[in-house]
Amino acid sequence: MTHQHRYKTILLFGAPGSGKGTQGKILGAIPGFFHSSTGDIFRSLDLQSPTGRTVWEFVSKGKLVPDGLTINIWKQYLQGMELINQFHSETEIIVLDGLPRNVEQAKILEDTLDVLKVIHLVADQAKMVERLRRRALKENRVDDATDQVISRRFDVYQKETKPVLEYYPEEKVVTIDAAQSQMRVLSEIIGVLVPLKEMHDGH
Ligand code: B4P
Repeated sequence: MTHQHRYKTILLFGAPGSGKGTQGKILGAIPGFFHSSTGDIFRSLDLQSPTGRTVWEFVSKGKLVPDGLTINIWKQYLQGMELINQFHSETEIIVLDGLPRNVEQAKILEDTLDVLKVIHLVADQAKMVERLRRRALKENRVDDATDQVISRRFDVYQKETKPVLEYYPEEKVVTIDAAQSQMRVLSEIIGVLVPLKEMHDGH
């Protein structure tokens, strides 16, 4: 991919339980946006395959999946979506949820992504832990299974993921209070995206 053909992208950024997936799914239903979540892609892998098993080893411990593997899987997924006409790179903006998750991934993706905005979802850690515990009961996710795994994920977020915020220019980062109701958070994100989308479409 040449530098001129980078994917137009909005990053959904925040700690585990901050609402990235929740908001991303809704935003992806709006015409002109395409939601892509590395967490969802990983969870959809076949556990019988070598790749699926390797990914599971990391996710179930609350660790990050290695960078090269993460980016390869994501790129293959995106190409597949383009091939079956689910994603139209010329016209759609990607709502990217869970990627990049460390500075190295951000650097690797520099030639692939044209980051228009970084939506930083911020909430109190206790609140996010409470949400993950509730989700664990409903969805049976391995990465929410125990308090120990959840706590590891917050450590990883602080040490590896949070520095990504400094990688992008300050004016691109918008902070949103993610402790509000889902609709209120959505409404604030939409407020950021509307002018951006209109500019992209030439309105
Ligand atoms: P993810 O799938 O990204 O998991 P997450 O951080 O917990 O966020 P998610 O988006 O699912 O949850 P949300 O806050 O929306 O990652 C899973 C694992 O995959 C990682 O730990 C890692 O191992 C691996 N991984 C992913 N990307 C990677 C990468 N790039 N590199 C390496 N490894 C990678 O929702 C949480 C709960 O809160 C839900 O139950 C929801 O209903 C609730 N909620 C959301 N918003 C709310 C609100 N406003 N009010 C009340 N409840 C709310």
